[in-house]
Amino acid sequence: MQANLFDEKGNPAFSIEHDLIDATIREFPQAFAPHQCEKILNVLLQDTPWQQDSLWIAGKQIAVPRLQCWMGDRGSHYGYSGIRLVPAPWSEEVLAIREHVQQLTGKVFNSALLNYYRNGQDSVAWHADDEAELGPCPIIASVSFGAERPFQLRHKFRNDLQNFKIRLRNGSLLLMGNTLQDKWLHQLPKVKGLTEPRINLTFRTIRDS
Ligand SMILES: O=C(O)CCC(=O)C(=O)O
Ligand SMILES: [Mn+2]
Repeated sequence: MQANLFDEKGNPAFSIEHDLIDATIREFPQAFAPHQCEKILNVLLQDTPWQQDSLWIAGKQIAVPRLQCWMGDRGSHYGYSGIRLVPAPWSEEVLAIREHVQQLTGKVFNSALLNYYRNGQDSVAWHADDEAELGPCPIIASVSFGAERPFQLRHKFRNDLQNFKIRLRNGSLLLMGNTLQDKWLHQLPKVKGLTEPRINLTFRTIRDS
C-alpha cells in the first residue's frame, strides 16, 4: 500500500520508491519545508553566478534554453554536448542544501549542476547523465525549488515499457538510482503559459577529481 503524503505531512525523510522495472527513483516529496523553499529560491536566484551556455548544432551556435551554474570541489570539471564546465566555488546556500540532501539519502556528492528555468519556455531535452566523469552507474540527487514541472522518463532500449512521469514539486528531492542513467533517458519539457521560475540542483560525484 502506498503511504499517504497527508499522513506524513512535514516529515522531510518521508519517501516513496518508484519502480521503473530495471531502475528505481526514490522521491522525498517534502524534503524541504515550504517556508525554507521560498527563501532558498530567492537566495539562489540572486546569488548564483548564472551562465548562458551554448551548443554547436550543425555548425550553428544555439543558446541552451535555461541558465546554468556548475559548482563543486576544485578539480571537478564536467562537460556534456561539447560544453566544458569549470566549477564555481560552493556557495553557502548550496552547501547547506547538499548537507541536507546527504543526510536524507546517506550518499555523498562533490559537485552540483544548477539549472534556472526562467519560465515554461525553458527546458531540458531528452538525455541521460552518463558522461565518463560520473563513472559507471552514477547516483544523482535532484532537488527542485519554485514552479512545479513534469519530469518524463523514456526507456533507452525497450519500447514495450511505457514512459514514466513524475511531478517535480517545490522542495522535493529525487534520488536517481544506480541503473537509471544506463537504462533510461529523461527530459523536462516546455510548459505553455507558465511564467513562474524554477531552480533545479542535481548533486553528482565526479570521479578521479
Ligand atoms: O531540471 C531538472 O529537473 C532536470 C535537470 C537535468 O536533467 C540535468 O541537469 O541533467
Ligand atoms: Mn539530467
